[in-house]
Amino acid sequence: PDAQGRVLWLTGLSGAGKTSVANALTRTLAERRISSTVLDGDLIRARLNRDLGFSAADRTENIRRIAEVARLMANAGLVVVVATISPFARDRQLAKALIHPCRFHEIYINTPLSVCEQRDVKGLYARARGGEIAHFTGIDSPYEPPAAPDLTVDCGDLPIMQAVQVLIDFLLLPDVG
Ligand code: GGZ
Repeated sequence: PDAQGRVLWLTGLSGAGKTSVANALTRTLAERRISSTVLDGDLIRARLNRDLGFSAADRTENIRRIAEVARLMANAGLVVVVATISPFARDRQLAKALIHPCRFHEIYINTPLSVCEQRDVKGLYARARGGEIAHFTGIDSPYEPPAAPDLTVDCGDLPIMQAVQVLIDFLLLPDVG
């Protein structure tokens, strides 16, 4: 099956496991000689989108630019794994339309807020609770879960490599898209 040129759009809360799953997935695809790349929100914000913050308008622009880059890379034949919170359903819809409805796959990394907050790998939830970070997704900024995702991966209780296997199976399905 033709995995090339597909965009796996991972959406979910901060700390849900999007980055870990995306990076492990791209390594596994490389072993299978499938070229892929990761577009990670946190890293893109440090460079390409360093002018953007976390207002709703800036998040929309963040997603739009990432979708444009994903589109270019998918057109070049890569599997593109996007890892961004992308909290607004409307922004994800725009990304889908912009990339290509058949090549865009919305993957919900469904880790409960309680688990993300318990893990708090970067200490951001504690800072958000303490009022140090405003508009933090899940705390004082909304996350709209996908109403009809193409795939849901529950990273709350699934080890990373099992999540990767679920994504590989999805990507290599004969009739995906
Ligand atoms: C959400 C924030 C915020 C606020 C900083 N809200 O888990 P992380 O730390 O490493 O990755 C998160 C990243 C979010 O960037 P995205 O491009 O994925 O967001 S969006 O799709 O909503 O545009 C998080 C960190 O930045 N971070 N402040 N207020 N996440």
